[in-house]
Amino acid sequence: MAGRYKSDLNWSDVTPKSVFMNRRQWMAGAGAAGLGAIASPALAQLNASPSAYSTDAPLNTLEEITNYNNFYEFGTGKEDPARYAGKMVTDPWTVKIDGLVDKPGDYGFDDIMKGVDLEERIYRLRCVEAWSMVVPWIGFELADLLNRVGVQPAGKYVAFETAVLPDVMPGLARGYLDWPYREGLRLDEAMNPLTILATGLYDEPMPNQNGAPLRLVVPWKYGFKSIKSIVRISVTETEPPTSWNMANAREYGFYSNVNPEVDHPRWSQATERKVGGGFFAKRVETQKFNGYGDQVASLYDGMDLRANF
Ligand SMILES: Nc1nc2c(c(=O)[nH]1)N[C@H]1C(S)=C(S)[C@@H](COP(=O)(O)O)O[C@H]1N2
Ligand SMILES: [Mo]
Repeated sequence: MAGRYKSDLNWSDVTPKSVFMNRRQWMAGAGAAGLGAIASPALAQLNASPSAYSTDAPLNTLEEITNYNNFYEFGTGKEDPARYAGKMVTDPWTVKIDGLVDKPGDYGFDDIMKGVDLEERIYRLRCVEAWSMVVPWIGFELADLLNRVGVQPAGKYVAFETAVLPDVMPGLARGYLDWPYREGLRLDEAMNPLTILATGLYDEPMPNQNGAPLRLVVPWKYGFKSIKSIVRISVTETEPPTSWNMANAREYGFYSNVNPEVDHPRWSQATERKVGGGFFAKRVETQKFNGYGDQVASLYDGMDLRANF
């Protein structure tokens, strides 16, 4: 399996490059005064010119994106994260990067962001409940961070963990999942340019309920792979355990690629309802890999995606 990612797509060929500053980074003295003013026209431009990474589907509103969430640490209700996550303190924030890397360590959020060129990409984040949203994420390639810390040749997977903050996370006391929330990717999936670490959405720093200050976005996989409020990234040799798979291995596999041909044992995954369309909105057909097959289908050449669901 490929240890290092090499793209034949030139990023600047496919996406109008717009630099968005996370407001926090901006305040931290990046010297970007005035950049906020370009956010909206740039967003409109990006919206008008879909690329391999964005979508021409209309964006969900900030209101929708921040009030219909899954973040079980704060409860299982879709409105629980908006209600409770406000108490989570995300500054300062430290991410431990360890395992098979050349430069392991505890990295502060600002260290991680140093020199990072923020791009805005519009993705559809799809969830296992078969609902979808179109979100203008601000983020950067996970590959960028992994290359900076140096993945060693034996590294084959990347594991992630969410913060465990019992004082502010009422869901931890209830055994919904085995905490910390854990997710993982194969290294080539992690190095794909579609996989980003998002630090904001629209022109806002990441709202707490969406996984501040740093969350993963893997748009060709079901929503639960996109782990929030990350405090640990480990490069491993073997496939790491993941929270949903540990909770119910029959229903949730390691790969969890969006795939209308493979139903969840309790529901069809052939169609989806776009959040905000109203309860009676017509369901639309779900696209394999969430429509990103050109970018990612080759990662799974020769694999049986029914067995590896
Ligand atoms: N730490 C953590 N990350 C998480 C979850 C969670 O419960 N805890 N839920 C996942 C699920 S099931 C989904 S659908 C998405 C939802 O992301 P959103 O609320 O930003 O739309 O976050 C994922 N990341
Ligand atoms: Mo989900």
